[in-house]
Amino acid sequence: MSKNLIIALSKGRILKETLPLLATANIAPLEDVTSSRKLIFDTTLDHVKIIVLRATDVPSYVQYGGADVGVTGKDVLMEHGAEGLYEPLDLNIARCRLMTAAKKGYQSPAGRIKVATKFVNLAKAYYASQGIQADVIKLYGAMELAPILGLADEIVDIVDTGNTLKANGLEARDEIHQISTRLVVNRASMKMKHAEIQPIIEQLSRAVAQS
Ligand code: PRT
Ligand code: MG
Repeated sequence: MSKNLIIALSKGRILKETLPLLATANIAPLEDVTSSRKLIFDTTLDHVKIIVLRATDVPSYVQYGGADVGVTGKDVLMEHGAEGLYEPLDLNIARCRLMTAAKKGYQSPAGRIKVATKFVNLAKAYYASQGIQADVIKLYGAMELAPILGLADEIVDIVDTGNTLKANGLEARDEIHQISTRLVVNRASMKMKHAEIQPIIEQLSRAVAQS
C-alpha cells in the first residue's frame, strides 16, 4: 500500500509548465485544474492528490506538512526563508531574474533611497549588501507604478523579457538573483514517505534533463 501524498502546485504561470513534467511521472489531475473551482484534485495515481495554491503559500504548506511536496519559484522560496524544506530539484521552468529597476535615466539619491517591492526581505538583504540604506515599501502588485508616481526611487521585481519595465518607462539596473522553479519536499515526508517521493524526484529529474 502506498502512503498518501499531497503535491502543492503554484497557480499562475508556473502551473502550465509544471503539469507536463508531472505527467512524465504518471501524475495527471483527473480534471482541468485551471478551470475548476476545486482546490484539491484526485490524480491518475490513487494515492496522490494535487492542491493548487498561490505560489507564495506553497512554502508554508510544505513546511508545516499540509502538503508533502511543492512546486514554486526560487524567488518565493528565498523571500519566505523556506526553513525545514528540502529542495532536491531545479525544474528549470519559468526562468527569470530578480532585479532592481528605476525610471529610465533616473539617478537615485546618494543617501537613503525608497524601494517598492513585494520581495521585502530580499530587497532589504540586497541593499544592505551594497551598503545602501533603503526604506522598503511593501506592495502586492503593479510595482512599476511606484517610481512613476514618486512612491519609490527604485523597485525590486521579477524581469523576464523586460517588456513590462519598458512599457512603463523604466529600466532594469542590477541583477539580484537568477530565478527558476524548484521542487520542495517536507523534511518529515522525505523520511516517512521516501518510497513514494523518491521515484517522483527521479522521474522529474529525467524529464528536466531531457527538456
Ligand atoms: O498573481 P501573483 O501576485 O501571485 O503573482 P504573479 O502574477 O506576479 O506571478 P505568477 O503567479 O503568474 O507566477 C509567479 C512565479 O513565476 C514567480 O514567483 C516567478 O518564479 C515566475 N516568473 C517567471 C515570473 C515571471 N517569469 C514574470 N515575468 N513571475 C512574474 N513575472 C512578471 C513580473 O512580476 C512582471 O510584472 O511579469 C512581468 C515581467 O515580465 P517581462 O517579460 O515583461 O519582463
Ligand atoms: Mg498572477
